[in-house]
Amino acid sequence: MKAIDLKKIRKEMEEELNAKRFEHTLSVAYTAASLAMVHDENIDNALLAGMLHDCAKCLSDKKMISICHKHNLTISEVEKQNPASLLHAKVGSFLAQEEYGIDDQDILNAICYHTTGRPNMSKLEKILYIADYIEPYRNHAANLNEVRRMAYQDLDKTLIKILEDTLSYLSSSEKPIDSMTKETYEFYRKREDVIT
Ligand code: DGI
Ligand code: FE
Ligand code: FE
Repeated sequence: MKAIDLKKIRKEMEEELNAKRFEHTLSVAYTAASLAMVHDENIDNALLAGMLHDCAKCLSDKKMISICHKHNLTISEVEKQNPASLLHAKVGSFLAQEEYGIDDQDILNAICYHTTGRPNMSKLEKILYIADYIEPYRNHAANLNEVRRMAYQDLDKTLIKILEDTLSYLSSSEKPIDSMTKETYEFYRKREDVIT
């Protein structure tokens, strides 16, 4: 991968995001780096993925949808209904490549799937997904203490727990569930059944 200047990207994120989202971004980057240390993943890639994961989060719904149309990125019905929650990941991955010069496919995939996950995730994808959920500024999710502890021990078990809690939060608040969130949960739950 070509050399990427993390400090430059950090500055660009500070300009692109609002103050709260920027704090969250830094927090995800450093949490992802610490998970990379424990789970033997490339620390620079974890930092970059964390720093860029929400790069599209502060764009308007209209802007996200227009980027998708312009560049032939498909939009599902549920993504169309919830661009800020769901589409920012796909658009963010596109911008990471086109605007911020990332050419590492694993980093781009980690950004693309950081909201829903997907079956058969790479280690970096799992680390970003988990870091986004457990970073120190997060305080709303259920079972955060338990999930934070698990994250430094077993990535797959942590994924299952987060997906389970996310699915139950989405159902109880009557939010539409992306089929990918469900598929990811089923995939890891079934695998866990085989292992344990
Ligand atoms: O961008 P962040 O707020 O840092 O976090 P995120 O990208 O993980 O997720 C944004 C929101 O999307 C979060 O409130 C959880 C929600 N989400 C995750 N899976 C689904 C979902 N929302 C809907 N509607 N459907 C899903 O399947
Ligand atoms: Fe996000
Ligand atoms: Fe995030």
